[in-house]
Amino acid sequence: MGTAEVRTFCRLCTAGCGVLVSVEADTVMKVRGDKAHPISQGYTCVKGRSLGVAHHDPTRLNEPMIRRNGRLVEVGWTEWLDDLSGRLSSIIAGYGPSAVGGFYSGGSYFDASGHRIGQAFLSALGTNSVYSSYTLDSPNKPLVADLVGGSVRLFPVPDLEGTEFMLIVATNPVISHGHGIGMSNPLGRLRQIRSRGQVWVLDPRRTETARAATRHLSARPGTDYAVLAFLVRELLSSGADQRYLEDHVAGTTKLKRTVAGFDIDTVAGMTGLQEQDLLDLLSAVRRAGRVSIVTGTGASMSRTANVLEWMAWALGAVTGSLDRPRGTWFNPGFFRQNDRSTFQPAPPEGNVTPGPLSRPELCGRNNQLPAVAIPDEVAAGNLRALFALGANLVAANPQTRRLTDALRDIEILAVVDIVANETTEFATHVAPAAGPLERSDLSTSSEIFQSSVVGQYTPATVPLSGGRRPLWWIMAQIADRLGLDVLTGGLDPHRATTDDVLAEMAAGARLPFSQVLDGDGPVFAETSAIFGWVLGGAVLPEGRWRIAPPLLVGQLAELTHAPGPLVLIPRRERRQLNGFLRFLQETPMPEVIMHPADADRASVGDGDVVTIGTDIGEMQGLARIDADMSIGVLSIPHGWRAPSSVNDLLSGEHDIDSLTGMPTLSGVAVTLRRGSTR
Ligand SMILES: Nc1nc2c(c(=O)[nH]1)N[C@H]1C(S)=C(S)[C@@H](COP(=O)(O)OP(=O)(O)OC[C@H]3O[C@@H](n4cnc5c(=O)[nH]c(N)nc54)[C@H](O)[C@@H]3O)O[C@H]1N2
Ligand SMILES: Nc1nc2c(c(=O)[nH]1)N[C@H]1C(S)=C(S)[C@@H](COP(=O)(O)OP(=O)(O)OC[C@H]3O[C@@H](n4cnc5c(=O)[nH]c(N)nc54)[C@H](O)[C@@H]3O)O[C@H]1N2
Ligand code: SF4
Ligand SMILES: [Mo]
Repeated sequence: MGTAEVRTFCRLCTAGCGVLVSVEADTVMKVRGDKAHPISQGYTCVKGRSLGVAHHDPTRLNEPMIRRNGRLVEVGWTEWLDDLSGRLSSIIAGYGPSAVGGFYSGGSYFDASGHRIGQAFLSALGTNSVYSSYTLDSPNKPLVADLVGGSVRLFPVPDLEGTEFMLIVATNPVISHGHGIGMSNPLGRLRQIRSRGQVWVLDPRRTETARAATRHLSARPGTDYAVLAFLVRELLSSGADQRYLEDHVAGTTKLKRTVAGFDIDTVAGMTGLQEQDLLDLLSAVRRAGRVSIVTGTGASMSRTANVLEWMAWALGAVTGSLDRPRGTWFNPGFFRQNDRSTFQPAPPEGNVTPGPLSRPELCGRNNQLPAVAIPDEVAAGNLRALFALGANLVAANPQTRRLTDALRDIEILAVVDIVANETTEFATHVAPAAGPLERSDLSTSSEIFQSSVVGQYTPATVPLSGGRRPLWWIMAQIADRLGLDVLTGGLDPHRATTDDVLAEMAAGARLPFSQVLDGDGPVFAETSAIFGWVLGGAVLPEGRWRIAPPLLVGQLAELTHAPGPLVLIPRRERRQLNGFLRFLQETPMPEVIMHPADADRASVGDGDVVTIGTDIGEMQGLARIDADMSIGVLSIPHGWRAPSSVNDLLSGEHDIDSLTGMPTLSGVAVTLRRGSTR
């Protein structure tokens, strides 16, 4: 039997690198970078190269299972679907459709057909109980887009090809490959930008990205917004793009008043930065004129998430960089074509939708509820069945105990995943989904993060084995039994193929599906950024950015800073994808990176087991002492199992952002001690 090499693209993250998969019979022998792929040009990371190992991982799910007498037992698909739909029907009959909820996350997000039909299922059901990892990741981004630009569809991405000044705040693309941008070959990208300009990084740790940058500034966690407010203040008094402000911005005077207090003394005091650092940054921005700003999860997980994101947009506006070359652009998408669709600007408070009844202090936004409300909704009897669609709920949510108590109580937890993990341990129903190599797919989920207007199709690389089924099929079968229609174009849920579903999704694309199918790689509508469709079209509220939204002006006025002597901040693991691909790890516990001064104070040596605590709980890790870390800050990754899960320390009840329902996962006061037991 010969080896065939199949061309596909990696769908583990937004970078979408091209890969070549060697397959012998049904076995994946090797995964390597595809040099012919015009975007990634052969680049891959360790996660992408592990797709074959992940495919054959012994923890893969193979057959549908139902929990009986406390144990998950394998059943046939008909029995699984009949049992689940029967139970859902009686819950809906007794308590209404919102008693059935869904949580979609990383594992289903990149499954184009699965994501689409999963969403169609929840919407056909008419449930309000829609959750996703977005409210644990960066709800500040759609919030600010909604408040400032009037639409969550406006997602700023840096003009990577043109920028001469890139400001990277609280993101480490060299490891993560971008948050809200897809950055294949990040070191190569940063080198390219530095060859024509500068890259500055704001991060409490001198990260892998900071090491590749022109300058690194290490402000106290959660104070980055003050650095940006200082820049906005100074530019508004001299050096702003006045023409841009006059033509495209509403609220400049109010913005000016809001940032008036962020003078250099105040900001140096708040952030711990040297005045000279702030002045150097200001002159670099003035010299460059326009800026490309990228923000990441270090910011979106902090208490100041919303104002930081707002200040990033404000800096974009005063430098005339939004929707302009050398600044940021708005990728309209290849499949969705935002530039050719109608916009209805959100009201000044954004698209507020009904919130969780059990948490009246929180609201819904854009028809999603905050994930932190799940335990309360279960306890109140509002949520009785939950679908976890490619979501490791137990690893991802703060205050693990609160969540697992709820998952133990809930009537139905239907997990559609590809591996058994700490979440399937609580499931009543488990369905084995087709993995990334087992399904044909489209790049719909990552298209707006790309640096060009591009679409890609891939065929399945290996045949679907055992009892696994595509996610879309599973949801369409349940829908069919509940009398709901979730497929468009008259497709029959019993006969349609994944390609039929993808063809429906591609119906509104820039180029015909046949052209995408025949592409044998990415198909470009535009090979680089395109500008002007937002500023020039009927997109913005009254044609302008609302640069001083009252809700954010209000939040900024209320911010107080009481940093503990020691706080934790998040970090991504190179050899893990959140709670997935743990087999790649080389250490038995996560490394807790700390400054020598903090280690000394707690009598901790490099490599020691340490216990980190809050009033919620404790976790263990291995001390890694590193002078590249700020004093008073511990860098701790998430995605590990107990007793090393950082989410055992974090709260889902307190310190929740009132506008987005986002928990505070960065800048949280902790204690540190040596050893694992009291
Ligand atoms: N304290 C703390 N908490 C955090 C974070 C943090 O930094 N700190 N980060 C937050 C962020 S940004 C996020 S996005 C969330 C992540 O939350 P999740 O997205 O829930 O985390 P993952 O571990 O990526 O889970 C993906 C799940 O999808 C499954 N999966 C993988 N591939 C497939 C597939 O092809 N099909 C299906 N059906 N399933 C698949 C995996 O087995 C896994 O169970 O966690 C959040 N939680
Ligand atoms: N290898 C790998 N790649 C991933 C993932 C993974 O788990 N592993 N997860 C994927 C997912 S779901 C996401 S959302 C993205 C996230 O992508 P990123 O947002 O780039 O995530 P990180 O790499 O953790 O970078 C966050 C940075 O913020 C810094 N930071 C923390 N708090 C603060 C603060 O208050 N201020 C400042 N200025 N910096 C702060 C941290 O030190 C860290 O360097 O990555 C994706 N890519
Ligand atoms: S950077 Fe992202 S898309 Fe590229 S190989 Fe790694 S995980 Fe896959
Ligand atoms: Mo994320």
